[in-house]
Formats: sequence, C-alpha cells, structure tokens
Amino acid sequence: MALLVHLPGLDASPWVEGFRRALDGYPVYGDDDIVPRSEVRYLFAWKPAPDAFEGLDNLKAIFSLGAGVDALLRHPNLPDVPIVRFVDADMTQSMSDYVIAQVTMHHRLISRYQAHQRAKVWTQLYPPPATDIAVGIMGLGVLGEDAARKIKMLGFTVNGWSRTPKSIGGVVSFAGAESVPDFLAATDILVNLLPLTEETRGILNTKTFKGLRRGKLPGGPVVVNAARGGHQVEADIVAALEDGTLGAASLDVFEIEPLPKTSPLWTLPNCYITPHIAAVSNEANGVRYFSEMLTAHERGEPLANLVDRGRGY
Ligand code: NDP
Ligand code: OXD
Repeated sequence: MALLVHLPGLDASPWVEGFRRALDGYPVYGDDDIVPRSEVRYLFAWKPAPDAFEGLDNLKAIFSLGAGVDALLRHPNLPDVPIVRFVDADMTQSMSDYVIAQVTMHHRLISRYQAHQRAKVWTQLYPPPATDIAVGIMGLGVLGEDAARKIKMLGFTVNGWSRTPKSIGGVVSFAGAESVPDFLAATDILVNLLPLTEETRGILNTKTFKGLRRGKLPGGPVVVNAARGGHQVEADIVAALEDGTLGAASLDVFEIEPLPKTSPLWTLPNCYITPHIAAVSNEANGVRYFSEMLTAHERGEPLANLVDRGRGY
C-alpha cells in the first residue's frame, strides 16, 4: 500500500512532506523517489504526464489536486478507478472573492476611471445601481452557487445557468442549452464557473458575447472567466474587446498557460489578466482532506466528491 504524489511542473515536496506527516507511517512517495509502482493504491495528481499511470496495477483511486478534472479525464491511459476532486471551503471562498472583486470593479466603472486617471481627466461617471445590473453565472456547482449567493447579497440581480434547474434564494435559474439565449439576454456581467467538457469547450465565443444584454452597463457587457482557458475563444475575445461587443473582460485562465508574451490580450486596456490564481488549492487543507479520505477508504468507507465520468465533471 502507498500514496504517490504526482504533480509534474509543480514543487511536490511540501505535499509529499505534508502527507507523510498526516498519514503517519503510511508509505508516501513523490516522483523523485524510487516508487514501488505496484504498491501504489492512491495517486494524488495534477496534469498527469503521459506515463503517469504506468505500472499502477493496484490503484484504488485518483485524488485530484484541483477542483477541475479536465486534464485527468483527457489522459488517454486513465485507469478505470474513482476520481475524487478537491472540494474545500477556502477554495470556494477564494473563488467568490475573485468574482466579487471583478464584478464590483466593472460595475463601479473602475476600468474607465483608471483610463481617466492616466489622462488626468476629472469626469464624473455614474454607475447604475447594483439592482439594475444582472450578473449571470454559468455553472452553479460548488463554486458557482457560493458566488451567486454572495453576489446576490451585494444587491445585484443574479441569473444562474446550469445543466439541471436550481433553487438558490433569489437567483433566477436557467437550465439546459435551450435556455442560453434567454440567460444571456438578461445578463450584463457574465461569469464562467463551468467545468471544461466537450459541451462547454469554446462556450465563450462571439455568438455568446453578442447575446449579452446591452445598454445597462456603461461601456458594454463584461465577461469574467475563472474556470478554464478551453472555455474561451481568445481570438473572439480580442475582437469583441476591440469592436465594443464587450466593454471589458477579466480572465484568470487561458488557452495556453502561461499566457504567451505574443498574446494581444496582454496589452488590451479593457482586459484584466490574472495568472490562474482565482482559487488556488491550499496545501494544508488539501493534505488534511485527502489524508482523511484515504484513511477512511482504507477502513472501508466510501469516497466522497466523486467525478461522474459520463458527465465529464
Ligand atoms: P462543479 O462540478 O461543482 O459544478 C459544475 C457546474 O457546472 C454545475 O452546476 C453543472 O450543472 C454545470 N454544468 C456542467 N456542464 C454544464 C452544461 N453543459 N451546461 C450547463 N451547466 C453545466 O464544479 P466547481 O464549481 O467545483 O468548479 C467549476 C470549475 O471551476 C472547475 O471545473 C474548474 O475548471 C474551475 N476552477 C478554477 C479555479 C481557478 O483558480 N481559476 C479554481 C478551482 C476551480 P449541474 O449542477 O446541473 O450538474
Ligand atoms: C482547480 C484550479 O481546478 O486551480 O482547482 O484550476
């Protein structure tokens, strides 16, 4: 029996040491160790390498460092074992913080005041009341639901779009592909918190942007993407920011990460870039969560927060 920590491209040592402390005697290996691969029962992973699963013949479960499991599900040699994704109150709070920061920044026209400040212009612009502005959240799962509730508490009108209908206090629920036009037509600030699946890839495109409500938010509708770069068609975002289809965009994730220096997104004045930090997995919480999961599973208890491979999230 053993746990293998496989985090290519990241510094895995704090996680390996954390798991060793928390699991007290249970064998924990990192990729740099000589790993007895047939003894590995649990794999803790993020963006697995092509040979990540080779020789793991006794694997019982995969633990995902991230809430999103698209990189795992894309792996051509993914073994048929349960996948547990990371669900964590601090991560949820961080994502809601990020969404609140972007939504309130765009609502209060801070982007326009920044341009005025650079030009030393004193012009009073009046943002509409929050109640007149509708925030549309795509994805009402663990992260989207919390963000929706908190944005609602700030006074905004909140629309939510999901696969199945939801009942979240004061949030207008739109469900399924057929409801997209109505959802967009009622939305000024579009926030994406969907998982990346075959159905959601490329969803942030010209057609979507043109479907958003115009006339309420000075400068035009806004898109906030904190989910995955694969959701956005970056050429369409650039064009929409340049021709006024979008007033602004806040992007935390990109088609290619790190965002290449040649990307025009870097220099567009109405594009707000952060380097995939909206909600980073907290190491102490992650070690506790997955150690407890592993220990309970070894006692014969069921795993929680399992990925549904059929749905893709
Ligand atoms: P969940 O699995 O809890 O929620 C997913 C939501 O998306 C559900 O409401 C689901 O609907 C909805 N959904 C899925 N497919 C569709 C579809 N085809 N049409 C409409 N709705 C759909 O995910 P989380 O909230 O935990 O995380 C969301 C994503 O956020 C992650 O997958 C990850 O990519 C991203 N993320 C980004 C981070 C960052 O730092 N930038 C950090 C953490 C996560 P239903 O409820 O009906 O099933
Ligand atoms: C995640 C992420 O999916 O950080 O958790 O992107």
